[in-house]
Amino acid sequence: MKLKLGLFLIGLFAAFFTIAFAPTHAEAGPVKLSYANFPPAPTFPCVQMERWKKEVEKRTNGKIAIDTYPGSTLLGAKNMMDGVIEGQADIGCLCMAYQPGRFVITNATSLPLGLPNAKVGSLVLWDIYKKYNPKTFAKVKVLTMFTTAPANIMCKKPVRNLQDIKGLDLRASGGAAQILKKWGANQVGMPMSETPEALQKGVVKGLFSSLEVLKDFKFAELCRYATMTDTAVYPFAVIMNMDKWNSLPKDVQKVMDDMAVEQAKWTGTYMDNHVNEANEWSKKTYNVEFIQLAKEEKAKWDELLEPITSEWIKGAKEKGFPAEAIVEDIKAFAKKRAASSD
Ligand code: DTR
Repeated sequence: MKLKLGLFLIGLFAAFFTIAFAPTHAEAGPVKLSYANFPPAPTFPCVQMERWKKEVEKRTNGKIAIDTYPGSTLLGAKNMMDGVIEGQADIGCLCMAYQPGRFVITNATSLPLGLPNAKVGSLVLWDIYKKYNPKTFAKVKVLTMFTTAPANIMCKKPVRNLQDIKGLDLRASGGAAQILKKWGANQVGMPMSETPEALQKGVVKGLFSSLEVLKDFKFAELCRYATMTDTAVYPFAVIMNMDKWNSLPKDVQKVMDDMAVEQAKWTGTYMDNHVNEANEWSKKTYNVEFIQLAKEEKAKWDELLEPITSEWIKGAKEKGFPAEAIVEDIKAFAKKRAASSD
């Protein structure tokens, strides 16, 4: 009888401990999210990705763990949007300029409207996104947006005037492509991730982009000349799979929502500072010459760009977009953001 009672008590204890110490949902570990990016790890889209990962993990007190995939290891530049919609990655970073027809409203920020730097560009892009809430993002959650600094020409040969750029094979995509065409270059379109090989093989003689790539892709080694045009910025978006977003706890969603503008500003500021660093590094390491166009020459270059915005307005209007209002809003937001001290 005593033995039976003893066994019963042992059984009872065992049952108690199994229930009391069984892994609860919280102890099952953090929710894991995958984050895909197309360019290599040292480039600015990936630097901002690592910063966002670190901050989200910290601010959610370890409820979220993010695995990052730079260098197109999970999704590439052109299938980023669809890959995230389909759930191949939970989060993705995409350059909207690579799909001009898909992101008409937000890509208007890459018109030559004089956005002065990446910080202002990033905040204006976010303002435009919030105001117009473009239908093209209906299937995803937009986490943040940002732009590059204005684009300049990097080339294996010096470009000092319109004669020099005539027929020159230069790489650019999206809105920036129109700009190169107006200047008479032979524009070649491809994502940034394919550009190192194209430069190496001589498929292109140079590229049109924000200048931090001189250092981050070591383009300064091949392109010893930079011509300062300070024209278009390239817009980017960070998006999340909608089902994944809806499955996250409310407090986690709040952390991410609260970070949207902050991350845009952080990335813009990082980009602006990093361009300066990259320029100094390029001068010192490869003796890159930074060419300033003479005043009358620059006026000619700018004049050639004048029709771009009116042509864009015409095309976007035909597709049913409130094109004039979008352009006016970009200018107004730019003025406001440039004047603000935050
Ligand atoms: N200027 C755009 C976007 C861009 C600028 N820097 C990087 C670095 C890595 C990827 C994309 C970009 C472009 O030329 O594609």
